[in-house]
Amino acid sequence: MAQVLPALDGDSVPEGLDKRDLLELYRRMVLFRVFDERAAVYHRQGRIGTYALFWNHEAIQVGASYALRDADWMFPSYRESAIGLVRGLPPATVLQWWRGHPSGWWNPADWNLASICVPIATHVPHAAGLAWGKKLKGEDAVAMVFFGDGATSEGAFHEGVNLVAVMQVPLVLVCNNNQWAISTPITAQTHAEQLVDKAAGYGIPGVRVDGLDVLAVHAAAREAVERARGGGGPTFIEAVHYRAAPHATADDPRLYIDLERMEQERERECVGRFERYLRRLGVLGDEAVEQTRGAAEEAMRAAIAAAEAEPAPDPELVFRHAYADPPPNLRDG
Ligand SMILES: Cc1ncc(C[n+]2csc(CCOP(=O)(O)OP(=O)(O)O)c2C)c(N)n1
Ligand SMILES: [Mg+2]
Repeated sequence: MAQVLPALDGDSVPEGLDKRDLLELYRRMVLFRVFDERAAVYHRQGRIGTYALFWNHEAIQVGASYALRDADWMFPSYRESAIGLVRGLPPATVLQWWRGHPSGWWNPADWNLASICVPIATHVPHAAGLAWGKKLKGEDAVAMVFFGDGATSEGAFHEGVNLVAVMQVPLVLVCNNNQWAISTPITAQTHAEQLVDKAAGYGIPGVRVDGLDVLAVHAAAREAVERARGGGGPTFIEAVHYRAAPHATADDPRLYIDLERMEQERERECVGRFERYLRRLGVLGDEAVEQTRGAAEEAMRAAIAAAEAEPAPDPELVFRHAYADPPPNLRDG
C-alpha cells in the first residue's frame, strides 16, 4: 500500500531540518520562480526558442533535489531544465541551452547532472544504468530521475523501473504528476486510480505527496534517498498537483484545460504558500523576502547579459561530432 504524506502546513519546523535549511529551500524556490518568469519574458522577446515553463513546479524540484549530496546524480527532463542551479550551474548556461547555443551544453560529469532530456522517459533507463554502475562499483552515490505523468505510459519508463527494482539499484524516481501530458489528461493516460499504485507492481516502495508542499516532497525524497544509499533499492515518488501554466510557450491550454481548476491551483501556488508558512514560523520577514527576490532578479539580469554577450556559434559545429569520416562536401566546403 502506498504511503501518503500529510501536508506540512502547520507552524513547526519539521524533523531533520533547521531554520537555515528552510531559508535555503525558500531561496532556491524564489530563484527558480524568477528564472522561470524571466525566461518566459526572454522568450516573448524572441531571444530564446520554445521554453517549457516550470511555474508552480518549484516545490517538487527544490524539495526533492535538496535531499541529495553533490556526488549524487540528477537526470532532468525539459521540465527541470534549471535543476542544475541548485548545484551552482550558471543560469546563463540554461538560457543558452534553450537558445540552442553550444555554451548551453555541459559535461555531465562536471556537475553530476545529466543532459536535459526531451524525449519522454528515455532518461529513466539512463539513470537506472548510472545508478546501477554506482552500486557495482561500491560507491554510495544515488541517482534521482525526474519525469512526468505522461512518461509513465512509455516503454522506457517500465524497462527502467523494472530493472532498478530487480537489481535493487539506488535510484529515486520522482514523478511530477501535473495531470497533463500537453493536452492529454491523466484520465486518458492510465486506468490506475493513482500513479503511485504502479510501484507495487514492481515490488518497490511508493509514496504520494502534495506536489505544492516543498516540505512534504522533501520528506519523501529524503526517506527515499536514505533507503537507496543504505542498499534498500529504488522508490517511486508521485508528487501531485495540477498544471497551472501552459505546457510550454508554444501551447494555449485554454483550448483544453479546466480553467477554474487552474485558477484554484494558482491560488495555492507553492512559493507563496511556503512563504506564508515561514512568516508564521517567524523565520522570514518583509526585508528578507525583498532581499531574496532582489538577489534572484540580479542573478537573472546578469545571466541574460552573459547569454547576450556570447558570440554566435559557428554553424559548422553541427557537424563536428556527427561523422568519424565527414563526406567530401562537408570536408572540403
Ligand atoms: C518519446 C516522445 N514522444 C512524444 C514527445 C512529445 N511530447 C513532448 S512533451 C509531451 C508530454 C509529456 O507529458 P508528461 O510526461 O506528463 O510531462 P510534463 O510535460 O507534463 O512535465 C509529449 C508527448 C516527446 N517529447 N518524446
Ligand atoms: Mg504531465
